[in-house]
Amino acid sequence: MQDYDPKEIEAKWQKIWAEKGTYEAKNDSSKPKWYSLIEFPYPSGEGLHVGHPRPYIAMDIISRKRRMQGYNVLYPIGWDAFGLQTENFALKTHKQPAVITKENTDTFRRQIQNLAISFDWSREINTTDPKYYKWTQWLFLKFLEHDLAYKAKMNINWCPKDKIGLANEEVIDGKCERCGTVVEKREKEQWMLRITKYADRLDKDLDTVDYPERVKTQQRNWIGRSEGALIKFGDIEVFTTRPDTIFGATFVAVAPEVAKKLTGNDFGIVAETDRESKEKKGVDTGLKVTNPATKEQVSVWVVNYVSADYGTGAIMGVPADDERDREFALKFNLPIVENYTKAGFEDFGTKVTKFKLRDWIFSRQRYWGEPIPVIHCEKCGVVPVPEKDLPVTLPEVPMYEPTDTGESPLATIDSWVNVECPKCGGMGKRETDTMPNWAGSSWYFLRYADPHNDKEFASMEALKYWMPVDWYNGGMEHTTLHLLYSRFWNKFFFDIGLVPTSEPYKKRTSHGLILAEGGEKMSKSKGNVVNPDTIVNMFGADTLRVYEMFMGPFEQAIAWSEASLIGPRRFLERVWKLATKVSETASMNTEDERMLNESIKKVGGDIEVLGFNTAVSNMMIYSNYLDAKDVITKSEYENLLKLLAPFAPHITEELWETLGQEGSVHEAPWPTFDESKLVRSRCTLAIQVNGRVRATLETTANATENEVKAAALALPEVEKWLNGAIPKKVVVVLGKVVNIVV
Ligand code: ANZ
Ligand code: ZN
Repeated sequence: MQDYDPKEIEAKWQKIWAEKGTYEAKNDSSKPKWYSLIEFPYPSGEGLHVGHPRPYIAMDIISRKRRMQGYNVLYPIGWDAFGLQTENFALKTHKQPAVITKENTDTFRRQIQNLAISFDWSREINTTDPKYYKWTQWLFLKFLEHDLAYKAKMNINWCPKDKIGLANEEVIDGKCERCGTVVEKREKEQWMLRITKYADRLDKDLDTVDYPERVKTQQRNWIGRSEGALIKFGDIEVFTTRPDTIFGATFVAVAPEVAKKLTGNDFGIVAETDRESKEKKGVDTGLKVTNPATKEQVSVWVVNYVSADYGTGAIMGVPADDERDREFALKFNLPIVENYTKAGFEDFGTKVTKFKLRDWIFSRQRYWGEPIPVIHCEKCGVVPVPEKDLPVTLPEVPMYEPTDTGESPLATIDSWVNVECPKCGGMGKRETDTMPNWAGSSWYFLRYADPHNDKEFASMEALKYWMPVDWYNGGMEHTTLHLLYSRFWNKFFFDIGLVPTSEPYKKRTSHGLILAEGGEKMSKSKGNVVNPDTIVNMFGADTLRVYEMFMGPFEQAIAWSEASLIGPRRFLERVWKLATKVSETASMNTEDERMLNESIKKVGGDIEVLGFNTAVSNMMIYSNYLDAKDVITKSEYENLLKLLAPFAPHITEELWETLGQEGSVHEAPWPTFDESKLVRSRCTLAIQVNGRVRATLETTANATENEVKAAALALPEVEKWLNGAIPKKVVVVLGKVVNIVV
């Protein structure tokens, strides 16, 4: 037999699978369906690094196993390709972003295909393709039609470096998530999506899906459901979750914006976004209102720790029971009433539910995004672009630098901006804002069901067949962004009859990051990025795949270690050589049968709970077991190959062929195990006398305590120690040990 040469066999099989369309999903199949999903990548100029494929390989293993289990599997891939990085690179190099995107996706595709992830490439999508974003625009118009999209003057987070407005989710500790520059506030007209209308259901329906608890908790905290009461202190209505503390309320505190509305004055106080950490600041507005419980006059303060956009923007200050109020009262010498009567929760107040979630700022003043498909007409106002005129494509122009005024670069392209109003035929102007890069990814999982449809965003028939996604794996960093946004879009589409299910994803899991050697995050600037091409060249794709699954628990972050690749490589070489041991005359004894059945049970079970590392170690143990024998049966080898096929698709396919099997190992049925073969039929017990092992005893596995005891005492080695005496105590641990005390 030839030596294992991954270079040769990997290229060979990739070609064959592609020609045969082995991994293409069928929209018309009598098999049960299975939909696996990974978060489609942003094709950056840096190419793929070894961290990217970790989730792809994991979901590939699930998908391949499901195919072997008889499912019609959809495992699609595409490109989330709008975004700042490409746009900035285009500006620097004077290339078209579309050209750069094409180059980048070509690289990503080649790199991914080298790893034999079983994606259905016939369904590849690209969010920047006008054929795709036509439907993103069409869906936006649905939001508009149903009053879920609107324009509002907003104080937005503005990154002065990137010259872009940021969503709250993109501001981390007051800084731009992308570049770390301190974010400024700017007032701008923005398109908004009314996600708050869905806050209640986005929260409640988490009960109906299978997500990790940490993901549910993060979403719940982000949505921030709060049950409380509205109570009137004169003209000022406060929101409180503790109406029972009203007798201890000694002042009222309002947000700066609220104070301005009440008095017309600006007090020079700025609200802090972070509620807890900052130093308390405040000014007495001079207003007095009555506490409805104590009937006492209390002063109204404008403070920095109450935000205008939560509750009513006004609170009752209860220094005795609220830490923030206590700190404030101490600093400004406001009364503190320590002992007061607690009111009943119901005594004051209309009960209300408030959410922390804010409406979603859905516009960017940049070039490389989906143009928002509306036309502004002096006579008709905001007019949606008629469906027949979609897509509104981006103009191909040499210049689209972001403007310092915060206006979109599209605004400077007159030939594109000036159009006829579709309603009255008068002069109109195109909306020049583009959508944020979350738009395309908010519905891409729907498009995969029917990616070439040019009549609809996806047909209901295809959606009914494929939706919901059965298993979606993605990063924890997307929990409060993409995962929440896409659930919102899907729910709205469900409400207007466009999709068949209210939740898009049945099950969600999250992977840990792969870090560079030494434990730092991989990044181009640190020069520690590992390119999978290098690893494939050195070890082969199968070794890379097995290593990434074996390196540690899938849900935990783990550092790359090139030295450790040799273990998985040796394992595959061992599996390769085992082929020479297969013999027609070999047979299995009961222990061989137990090992085989146990391996099938463990590997299959581990895969289902993301235990890929233990699944690999089980296969290593099993291959060592087989290797220790002189000959093995065809069935033993065949089953090992089937178990390994989802992890190492090339080598197993090659060996499957060598073995003379029909068809592809990837279409062979997944092995099943026989529960009755799992029990060890015999077991060996250690026999101790006064705590020291003096003999061993073999019994049947189901021997009773009395049988074991009698057999142990009858052993000649034990009789010698007893010397005719009756033992003081005999302790039997079935299947393990008998301890005799003399
Ligand atoms: C009186 C009180 C007494 C309160 C007490 C708390 C404890 P969550 O759970 O986050 O909803 N609050 C209300 N609106 C606010 C705003 N716009 N900015 C800052 N704080 C605001 O918190 C609700 C509580 O946070 C409310 O209940 C209110 O303070 C404060 F022992 O009222 B409480
Ligand atoms: Zn008009």
